[in-house]
Amino acid sequence: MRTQVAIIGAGPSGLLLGQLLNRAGIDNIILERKSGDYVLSRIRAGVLEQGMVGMLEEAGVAERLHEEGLVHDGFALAFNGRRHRIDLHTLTGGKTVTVYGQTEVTRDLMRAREAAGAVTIYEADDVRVDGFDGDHPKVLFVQNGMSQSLDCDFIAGCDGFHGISRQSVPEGAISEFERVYPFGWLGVLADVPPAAHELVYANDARGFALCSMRSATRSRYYVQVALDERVEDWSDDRFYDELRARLPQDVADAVVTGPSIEKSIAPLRSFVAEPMRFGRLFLAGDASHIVPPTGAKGLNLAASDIRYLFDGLREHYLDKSDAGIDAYSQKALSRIWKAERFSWWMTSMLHRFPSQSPFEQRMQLAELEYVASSVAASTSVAENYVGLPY
Ligand code: RFL
Ligand code: PHB
Repeated sequence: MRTQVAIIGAGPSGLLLGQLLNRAGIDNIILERKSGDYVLSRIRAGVLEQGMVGMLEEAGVAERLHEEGLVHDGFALAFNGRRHRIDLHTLTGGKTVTVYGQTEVTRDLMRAREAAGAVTIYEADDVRVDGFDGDHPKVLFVQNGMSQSLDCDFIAGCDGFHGISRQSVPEGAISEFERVYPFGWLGVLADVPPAAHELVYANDARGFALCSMRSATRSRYYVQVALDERVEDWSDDRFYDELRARLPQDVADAVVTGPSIEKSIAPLRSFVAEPMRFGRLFLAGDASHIVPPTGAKGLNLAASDIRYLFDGLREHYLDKSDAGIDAYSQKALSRIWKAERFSWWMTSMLHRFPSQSPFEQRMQLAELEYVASSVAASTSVAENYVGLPY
């Protein structure tokens, strides 16, 4: 088998890269460890930056997003029993975010890929990358019990945090930076109308809480929990009681309860691996970095990596210039570190840390008061939340 770009992973990064390459006439094959249904069953992010929406338009997969996505002009920070609105639209000169689930983005990309007749090999086992430090890279894998080899010009490692691409890089060639937070998020998805029209991020003495949504009839709620908590110990009633206890009274009163259709705990981590290019292997998305979800940046960073990587590959094939792929790692990392900073800062400002002293709690509240009362500080939050320019 041969292709121009071998893509490992059919998450949002791999599928978006594949779709953009297809439209530019660049041949690619995606190898995915899981089944398509499994990939679609993972409930993850929900907030898209305007830049990501633009890329989905460019990829020709934004029709349903524009019909069903909810455009949000602002969100709220809640503390001391009050809500303070960050007016994204006014503070950023007209920018917004769109609430549309990662699952739906993935579904739209999978459908477009199928319609284009592009090849995705699902349930590919034992995927390995080889020869990326030379001119003839290849990807080895097992399909239906048979060993296969895929020759290519480039390999895009879009296989997430636990993927094999990053792990295949020789140890001395990569640097890793990490912070693991001493808590996780317990999330619930339920077919009930959201408690508020816009997202509410709450700092409370009992811990952080977030009210989000997927549509006018589907809510997504989170509460901060200790890392040793088990999902089985959280009945829906216990979850809703804890959520309401952490929200300002008017928001708590508006929470409509209903059976959860998904409930899971995700740990929080900040992580960056540098660089993102190793010869003919590129890393993109969660394969090279993780942010805690507090800034809603994980999925959006995957899209910005693909912006730079796709532009570089298109220049290589269509303009016969390697300037773009040579600059990929440095360009992507410059934006990644800023999103890492914002996500770390939002996490630090909004969560209750087990080791937090009364002084540190006062600092959190002072920071929130400052953001709420200063146009300069609110503008900084808003410009990061809608997404820094590519
Ligand atoms: P993905 O989505 O993890 O996709 C990687 C794909 O690669 C496949 N894979 C392999 N395929 C072949 N061979 C191998 N050896 C492979 N190993 C792995 C996997 O099966 C998978 O299909 O990475 P991608 O495309 O870079 O997309 C990144 C986003 O998914 C991610 O940044 C966000 O979802 C992060 N994230 C969240 N971000 C937010 O902005 N808001 C959230 O609320 C939010 N919640 C989450 C999240 C990530 C989570 N993870 C990864 C544990 C909740 C969770 C649980
Ligand atoms: C979500 O809807 O899942 C969501 C929204 C905003 C975040 C994190 C998660 O910051």
